[in-house]
Amino acid sequence: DPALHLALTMPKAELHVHIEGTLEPELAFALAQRNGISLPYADQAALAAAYNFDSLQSFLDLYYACADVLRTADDFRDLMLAYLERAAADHIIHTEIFFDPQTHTARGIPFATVLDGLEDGLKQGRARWGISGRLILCFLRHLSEEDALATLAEAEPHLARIDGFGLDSSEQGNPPSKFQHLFARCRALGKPVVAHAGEEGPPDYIIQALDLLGVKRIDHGVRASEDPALLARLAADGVALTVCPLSNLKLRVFPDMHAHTLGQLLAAGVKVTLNSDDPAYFGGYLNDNIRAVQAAFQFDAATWKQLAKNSFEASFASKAKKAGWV
Ligand code: ES4
Ligand code: ZN
Repeated sequence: DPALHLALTMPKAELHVHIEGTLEPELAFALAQRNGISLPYADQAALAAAYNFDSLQSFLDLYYACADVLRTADDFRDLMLAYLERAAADHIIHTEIFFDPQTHTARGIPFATVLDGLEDGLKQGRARWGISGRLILCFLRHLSEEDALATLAEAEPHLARIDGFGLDSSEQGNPPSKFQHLFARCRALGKPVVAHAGEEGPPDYIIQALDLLGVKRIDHGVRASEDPALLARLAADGVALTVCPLSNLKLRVFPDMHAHTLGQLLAAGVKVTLNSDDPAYFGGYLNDNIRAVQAAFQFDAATWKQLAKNSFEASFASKAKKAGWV
């Protein structure tokens, strides 16, 4: 399939990947050993066998448990390098990476330890593979707005190293409206903001993210297809959706790839991008997502070129950088 070959080998940007979600079982056990701690699983195979999710929450419970092996700046650096190596192999030349500081500071890991390690990994990854990486600080929506505001205060001395803010974790019952003050502050700092919305939550959460949080793009947004007026608005305003197909299958947002709304979103003219989300947990990295999408949808070369172009246009890189890419 020449269109698939093109899609796999084209230069691409990834805009939706959680660094904690790139923790492969092998590295999780290596870090546990290095830090003298034990995971509640006998071995890598037992851990991998637990990756059998029936909802976002069932995944998050395991994802937060595994993050406990991340203790030192070296751990965060090694995690970042392992992801960047895989990303470069998939012809990703630019990646905007989420990190969840509250998952770590709540365990007593200093904010600066997390950031120093991730930064070191980005620097080494750029030198080794020529890949450019940005960091997006994500707030955990199952926690309070006060907790997020305290995290923002911790982040403020490091703003030069933070390229945007996002919102993730348990969506249902934690609407964007819960974080209006927080996001107003983030925007006042001059940084772009994004939010997970319309993954498990209703289309109204996408509308709230746009109207109440002022987001520049929507993470997931796949339930926009349920609201024709919203679809038209996203298309008219050029709002990008960072769609993560294997994630959606693994978390049972859709029963199979044929039921995924990706085709409807593209047909409506929405600026769709493809991404891996939590590749260690969901069955693969970006090119694995591309293979799975192509097996179900058989897109032509022009569609794959459009998806790659969208990934650069929707990125937060400078205009000059984007001009060189698209
Ligand atoms: C996430 Cl797939 C997904 N959704 C919401 N929050 C998350 N954090 C990490 N992966
Ligand atoms: Zn995500």
